[in-house]
Amino acid sequence: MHQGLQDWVDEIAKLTQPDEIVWCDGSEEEYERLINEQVSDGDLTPLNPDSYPNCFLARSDPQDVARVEHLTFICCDKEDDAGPTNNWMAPAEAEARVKPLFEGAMKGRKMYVVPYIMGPVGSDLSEVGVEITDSPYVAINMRIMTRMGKVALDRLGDTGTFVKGLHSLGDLSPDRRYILHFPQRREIWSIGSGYGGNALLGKKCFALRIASTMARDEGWLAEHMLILGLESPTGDVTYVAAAFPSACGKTNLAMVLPPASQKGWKVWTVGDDIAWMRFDDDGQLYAINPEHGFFGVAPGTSLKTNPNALYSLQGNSIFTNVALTDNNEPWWEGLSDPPAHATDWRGNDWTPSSKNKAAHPNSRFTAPAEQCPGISSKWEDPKGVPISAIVFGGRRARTAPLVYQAFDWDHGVYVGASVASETTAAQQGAEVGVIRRDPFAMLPFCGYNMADYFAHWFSIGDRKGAKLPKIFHVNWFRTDEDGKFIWPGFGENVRVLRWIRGRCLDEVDGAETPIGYVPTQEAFDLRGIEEQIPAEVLADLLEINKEDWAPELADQREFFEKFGERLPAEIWEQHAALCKRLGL
Ligand code: O2Y
Ligand code: MN
Repeated sequence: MHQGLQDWVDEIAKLTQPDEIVWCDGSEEEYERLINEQVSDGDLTPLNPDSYPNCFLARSDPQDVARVEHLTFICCDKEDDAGPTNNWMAPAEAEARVKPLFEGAMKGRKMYVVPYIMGPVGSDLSEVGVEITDSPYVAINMRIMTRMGKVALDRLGDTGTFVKGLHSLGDLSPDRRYILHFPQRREIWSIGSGYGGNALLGKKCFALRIASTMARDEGWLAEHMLILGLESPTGDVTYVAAAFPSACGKTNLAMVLPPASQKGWKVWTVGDDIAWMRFDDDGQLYAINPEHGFFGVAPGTSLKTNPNALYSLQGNSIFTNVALTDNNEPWWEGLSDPPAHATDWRGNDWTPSSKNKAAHPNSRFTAPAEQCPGISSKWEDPKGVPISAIVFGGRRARTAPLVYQAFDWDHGVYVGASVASETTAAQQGAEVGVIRRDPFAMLPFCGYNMADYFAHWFSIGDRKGAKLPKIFHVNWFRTDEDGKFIWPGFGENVRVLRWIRGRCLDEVDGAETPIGYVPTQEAFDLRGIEEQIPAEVLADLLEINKEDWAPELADQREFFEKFGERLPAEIWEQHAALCKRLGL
């Protein structure tokens, strides 16, 4: 037994006073028992055993349906170390203001001790965490999303290090909801929410906010990136890591199915949300997916948009805040034609004429990654997969072309730092079409000052002997004068991945433009979509307009100025160089 873990569990039990302590072993029997208890308590509804075997529906508190960025804090000693894009709370203030909320918080409840590994068992790139929670829903979700239980205790041994995560539902009041991160002591406290990223502490809290600080200190990268492998008809596989702000189709790209026109090409999913990447002794960058499941947004997921996601969730999955059909199947907007009657995510009767949505827009499925038909044979490889390309993206009606390649590493870091995306109607509380800057898609997830994060990325470029991946930017969302998307997207995005692969292998041409290299007409395969995308439309998709870039560069300047003196000089050098190349 690990004395440090035992001592911490004792300390937390004393603080929170649970009725019982349950050490989770991760076994099938335990999972079944936790499910059955929640079914008996009415907290889980079994779904149709014929069409959704071993699947369950959970409904969260209606006021607890998404991550809460305004209640998420980095608790380091100096405010400047959290930076201007994070909320900061002094550790002493956390002790005084938040710790008391945990006092007696688990009275009348069970306390689950959930040991877990982020990353494949046996990988040097993996890390151990332990979450203490009073939510059995969290425990069962953690079993899908991580390697949970005995396997983690075995890895921890008597003396291993682990990230501490303390979670309590508290009274679920948004007024007493806090998600705190202590990067220096690698600890997380979460109270007042039972939902997703706020409560499944292995995901955003550990694998991104805490891990990003570990990565900075130890010379690796913890990123909000999908990982995929593009296999050519001759069988070679090129691995790509890609970062997109929310509502850009990240999970769809991670699981994309090449259309019939892309005969012989395959895409393999390694991960859909998070990548941990490290250079090996030969200077090759390797990536693992620290997660073990998908926590995907349900609305909009369909056989048309993402068949592999649908196949992944057909069994052994948990659905949160989706609607329930009269046939006991989950349903959400975009899945299929609306049922004549359903029970909505709050448990109320729903018909297509109801004014409210049937499923909450942020409703989720938690599904085992191994159930994805396109899961890569290497997704659990302890070494990870070798990364050839890093891709950034955003939703931009204008400005960014369909795809471009950065000139070199430093330019690529600047491209990542200047990622921005336009809000959609599906995003709550946002005016549609507003540009939000989201560097590296990490703005809500970086555990330290983002100026230092940019510096960390630049420093990677100085690494001796590093075989640096090539860096790209994509934009599937360019629109015409009528506001219609020009590029068909979805499976056709494989054509863009093919150009990226070709550039990594030095097999295809790029034309130099002020912002980077774009595909030449000859280097981009339009066979099968020539009617929809004739050569002149491809030219439009790749066009760089000075009039669009002038306000873009001004917006970037305003954003970067927030970081003051701490911003690496390279960002301003790259900004100035781009202005010059554009003649602005
Ligand atoms: O709303 C939540 O609590 C979950 S947020 C989330 C979940 C899965 C993958 N990505 C995200 C995200 O916000 O990036
Ligand atoms: Mn995400």
